[in-house]
Amino acid sequence: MKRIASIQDISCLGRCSLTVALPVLATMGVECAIIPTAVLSTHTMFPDFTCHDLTEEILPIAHHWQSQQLQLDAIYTGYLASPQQAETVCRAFDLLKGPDTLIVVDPAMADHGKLYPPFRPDFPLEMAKVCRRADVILPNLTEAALLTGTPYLPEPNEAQVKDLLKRLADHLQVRRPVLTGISFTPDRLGAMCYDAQTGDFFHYDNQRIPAHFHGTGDIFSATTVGGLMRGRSLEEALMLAVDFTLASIHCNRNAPASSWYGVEFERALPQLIHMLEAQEGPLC
Ligand code: PXL
Repeated sequence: MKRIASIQDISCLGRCSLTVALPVLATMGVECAIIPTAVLSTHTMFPDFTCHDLTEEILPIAHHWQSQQLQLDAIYTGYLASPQQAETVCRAFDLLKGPDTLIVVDPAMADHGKLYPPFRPDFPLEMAKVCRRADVILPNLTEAALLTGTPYLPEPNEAQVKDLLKRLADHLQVRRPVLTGISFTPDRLGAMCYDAQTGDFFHYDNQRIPAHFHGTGDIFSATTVGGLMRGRSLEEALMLAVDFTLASIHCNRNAPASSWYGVEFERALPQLIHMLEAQEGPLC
C-alpha cells in the first residue's frame, strides 16, 4: 500500500483540505499520514472563523517521523496558514523526502482573481518557494497568475493557457505544472498540464455545472494524488480527478445553497471506486 503525508489545515466544518483528502485517499486505497498546518473552526469563507496556527508542530512531527525511518511515496501540500509556514514546509520536505518521494503542491491561496481573506500580497512569493520544490503543482488560474506575476485572465484561450503553463515551468522550475479550472467553451470545464521535459501539453474536460462550489479544488487535488499513487500517469490521474470532481458536484445539484459546506462528495465515493475498478478490475 502506498503511504503519503499531507500537509494542510484541518477546517473543522466545511469540507476542504484534510477533511477531503483523508476520505478520498482512503477510498483510493492510499494511506494518508497528516501534518496539520492549522485548526480552523470553518474554512475562511465563513465569517468570524477561528484559526489556531500549528507552525510550531510541523518540524517536531517531521523530526519524529524521520527518527522512525518513515518512507513516504509522496508528500502532498495544500493550504498553509501563514507565509512563515512556507519555509517550515520546505524544511519538512528536507527531513521527509526520500529519493523516490513525489512532491505535489496545491498552492491553495486564491480564487476568482483574489487571495483568500487572511493572506497579504507577500504570500504568493512564499508559496512560490514551496512550488519550486515540487514535481507536480496544481494551481488554478488565479494562483498561476500570482505565482508568475502575470495578470489574471478569467477566461484564457488555449494559447494563453499554454503560455501560462510554460511560464509556471520556467519560473518555478517545475517539470509538471497543471492548470485547473480551464474552460474553452461555456459548457465544459477541466484541466491542462505540461511536461517541460518533452514539451507536450495534455487537456481534458467534462461537463461544466454553472455554479461555484467550495472545496472542489481540494477534491481535484486529492484525487490526482490518489491516481498517481495508484500508478497512473499524470494525464490519467487528471482525467480521473476531473470526472470525480464533476461526480461530486452532481451530488449537490439539487441543493446548491448547501455548497458553503462543501460538495457532498461522500455520496460520490462509491462512484470513485467504480471508476478505479473500470480500469483496474476489482479493488479487493
Ligand atoms: O479549499 C481551500 C481551502 C483550504 N483551507 C482553508 C480554506 C480554503 C479555501 O478557502 O479557507 C482554511
